[in-house]
Amino acid sequence: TIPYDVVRAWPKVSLHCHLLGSVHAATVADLARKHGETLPYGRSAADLYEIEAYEDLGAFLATYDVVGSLVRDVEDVHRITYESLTTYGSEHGVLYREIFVSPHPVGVPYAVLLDGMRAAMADARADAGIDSRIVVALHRERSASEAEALVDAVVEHRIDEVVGVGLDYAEVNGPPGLFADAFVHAGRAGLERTAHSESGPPRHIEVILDDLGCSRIDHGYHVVTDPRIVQRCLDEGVTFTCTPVSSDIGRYSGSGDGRHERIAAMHAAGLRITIDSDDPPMFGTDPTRDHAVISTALGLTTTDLARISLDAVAATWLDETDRT
Ligand code: ES4
Ligand code: ZN
Repeated sequence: TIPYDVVRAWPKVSLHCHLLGSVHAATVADLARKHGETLPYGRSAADLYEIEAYEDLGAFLATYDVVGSLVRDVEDVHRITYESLTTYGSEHGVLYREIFVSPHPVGVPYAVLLDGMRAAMADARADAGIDSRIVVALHRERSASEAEALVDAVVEHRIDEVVGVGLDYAEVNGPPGLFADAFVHAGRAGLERTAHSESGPPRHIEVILDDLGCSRIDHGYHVVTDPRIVQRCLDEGVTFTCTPVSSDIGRYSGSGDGRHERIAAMHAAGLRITIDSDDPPMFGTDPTRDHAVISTALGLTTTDLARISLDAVAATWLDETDRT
């Protein structure tokens, strides 16, 4: 096994970490105090992220929504973005991150969210050397017209930091095909695209590639049950952003076998995979731990890990010239 300090220092690229899922519990408690609110279900900072309380994806996302609702001004946005980029980024060797942000549950307008994130990203880059971009996630449990309205806002407030759009929240309540128009619109505006597919059938992967025009897939573990789609993804060089610890905990992922067999099968088939933490404090993980867990489970050598890291670099949405 690769020593933990080697894994920690390993230069990383982070392509699957949610801003609202990477807020320290203590920071959530501070925000609640600041805005005169209490944490839900009688919880405190100490038990806000009790994994046992995530009975299903809906229960997990309810906590995620609470975090979003407590972000109410530009300073809050700056604080959570800066803390996320340092604590779950630069401190774990992350050199570059594409931050998923879910604007729908956040208590500030999209333009304010962008201002706070952009300032914090510049500060984290100056202070800690981590470079970052933004991927705006459309909420699949809301309507297709809300998704289109958000794409309109992304286009209207276009800044260089925003490189693409994604699709998050519960797949069972929002199959990807519903969002084809929003994704096509985003594509026409020059935005890159990715979508979560963690619990859905392999057919969703085809819809995500064909109708949503995505170049990456978040999770996508069920691809391994369909050899034809595996072959297609090999041919097209599709990258799957895997999150070993979060997917192992989430009973809803269909991957909670403790052995990461689907990720192992994807890697063995030669598919491009990347490793990340999804919602680090909420799942008790961080980028080092995810890399260490998958290295141990799959028996990876440093050569294997280097392959994965290079695939992550290739899958970023940076311009060729920025990819140094
Ligand atoms: C999410 Cl579907 C899903 N899984 C984990 N974290 C999330 N944040 C938003 N949607
Ligand atoms: Zn995710």
